[in-house]
Amino acid sequence: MSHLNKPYLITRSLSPENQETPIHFLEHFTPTPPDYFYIRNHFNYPPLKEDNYILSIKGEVGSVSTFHINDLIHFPLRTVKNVLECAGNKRSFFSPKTYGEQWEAGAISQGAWTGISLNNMLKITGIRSSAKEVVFEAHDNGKEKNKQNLPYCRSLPLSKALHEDTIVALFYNGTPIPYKQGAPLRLIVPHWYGMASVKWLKSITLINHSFQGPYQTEDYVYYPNKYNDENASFVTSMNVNTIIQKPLDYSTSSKGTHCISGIAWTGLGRIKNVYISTDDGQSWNKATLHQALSKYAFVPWSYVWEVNDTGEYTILCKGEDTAGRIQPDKAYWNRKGYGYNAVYKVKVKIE
Ligand SMILES: Nc1nc2c(c(=O)[nH]1)N[C@H]1C(S)=C(S)[C@@H](COP(=O)(O)O)O[C@H]1N2
Ligand SMILES: [Mo]
Repeated sequence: MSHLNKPYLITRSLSPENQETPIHFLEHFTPTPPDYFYIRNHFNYPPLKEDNYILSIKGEVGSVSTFHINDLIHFPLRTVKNVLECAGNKRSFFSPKTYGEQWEAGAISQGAWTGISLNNMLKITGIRSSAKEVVFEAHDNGKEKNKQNLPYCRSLPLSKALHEDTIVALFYNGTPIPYKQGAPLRLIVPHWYGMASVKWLKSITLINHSFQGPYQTEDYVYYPNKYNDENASFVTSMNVNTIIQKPLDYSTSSKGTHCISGIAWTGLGRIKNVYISTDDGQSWNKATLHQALSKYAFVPWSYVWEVNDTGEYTILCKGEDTAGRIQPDKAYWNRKGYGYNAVYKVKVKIE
């Protein structure tokens, strides 16, 4: 990417800081540069002293342990290259609209994170047979929920916590994690929506019950009804999803050959196909899929479009994953506006 014509983040709020990546203007054959990584915070940034940083692992473990950051770099390191998408990404496209940050399509990025499999750390502490979930507490806190000052805190079921690609990351793109991205230690949970990847990690606690924090049981829950909590379910892995990067919505162009391009991603299995329609859904064709950075990364795709007539065109795209999921015509509406993944649409005028 040329830094002469530099894109910018798209500001949604400043305190706490919430910004979208300029997703339509980035290449996706590399990890997102930190300056362009989307930013999603519940609170203001925590004050941290990086020297003397420790991480404790406690609760339902064989022995409570404290790891100094300088000890951690001697563990076997693992790199995970994955999409991180906020569960509220594309929220502004819901109809009827829902409350919350009105993200368009840029609450998403992909990184290359290097750290230690949590699994390896838990081999040292041991896991009691009573352990059911693993709770990750962060250094940032505030009064967003309830009356008390609460830290950002989330849990994972033991099975996901023990997956070898669930890592406590120390490095981003080969250098220490930048402060805004969660320095010095950040949990990375590939395939799950971003809320699981806890920044500024402070402690890890194994528990023998279901964690009840507000970011677990109030937020990041799909509520399909507007006025009651019936049929609620937890937000976990990402839905199959795509965007068209080129052409831009409501752009004008001329007759001839055009390259329609974009990215696809999923939180279950891999991307299998991307389908394009240039006639508002009457006919569909397969796009060409390009090499992704890894099995958890964006899949860039492209489609050559020959257009010989002037007029207005509606271009649609939808992804399909190996779990058998395909983007729906209409997204699953839920009160808090999570997981939007309806067929992506742009309109263009050929003059
Ligand atoms: N400590 C902490 N971790 C957090 C959050 C937070 O507010 N505090 N936000 C979560 C949410 S909702 C998302 S989408 C991602 C955003 O990560 P990013 O700011 O690096 O893009 O971090 C997650 N981890
Ligand atoms: Mo998020």
